[in-house]
Amino acid sequence: MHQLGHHFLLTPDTFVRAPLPGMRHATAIVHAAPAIGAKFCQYTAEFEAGGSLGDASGERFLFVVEGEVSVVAGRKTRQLAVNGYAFLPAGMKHEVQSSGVARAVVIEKTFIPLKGEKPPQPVFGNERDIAPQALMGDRDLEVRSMIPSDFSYDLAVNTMTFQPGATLPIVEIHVMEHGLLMLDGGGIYRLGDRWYPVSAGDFIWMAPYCPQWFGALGKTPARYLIYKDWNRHPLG
Ligand code: UGY
Ligand code: MN
Repeated sequence: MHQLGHHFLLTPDTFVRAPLPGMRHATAIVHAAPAIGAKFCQYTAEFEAGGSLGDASGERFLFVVEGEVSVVAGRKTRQLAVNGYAFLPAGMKHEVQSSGVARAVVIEKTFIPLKGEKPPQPVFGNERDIAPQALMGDRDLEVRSMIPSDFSYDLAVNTMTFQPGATLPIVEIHVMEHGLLMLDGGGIYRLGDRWYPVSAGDFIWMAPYCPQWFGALGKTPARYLIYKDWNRHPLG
């Protein structure tokens, strides 16, 4: 039975590491998975020098938080630095490797095709190069979208950067679920009827319809990476 306001917060002192199938010289901290009711899987991959990931389960999004990671697809190799990202559509053969110590967020899910839409294309970039959008006109709250905004894609992955004191304009309640990793700074997250202090390194999962609000505290901006399911009819 679904519970309104279902969510959890995982702080780094609780993280448990275990390699996923196919990983070499790398390990995973699985933050969200179907075991908790999520329809996607999000993990942090920690690479030693010469580390690599196994095959993706479905489509895969990567975001580098430390070091450098390379993505080899076809005859091309792309080097991703910190804040670099890649979207690899379901079924696209690729290798993810690291020559030194590195850390990357990995989001994987089963792709939901949409009749009449072309299959999604791979995407590579760096979050720092994206022109920010002010959320509902608030220039202290910048959104950077890493996935193109057309209906071929069934997910959105954004960063949200809050200047100190900036807040979400409303307590959001929506059908989409979220996986959220705090990248910089901190603040207070309201989830359901609970309020949590959060800071860089924390992970939050929000089930569909979890009431959510964030206010940034401290003297430096707060920034988080946020996934949501997107562009599909709720009935599938
Ligand atoms: O995209 C979102 O739904 C986003 N504004 N939610 C959030 O920051 N908790
Ligand atoms: Mn939201």
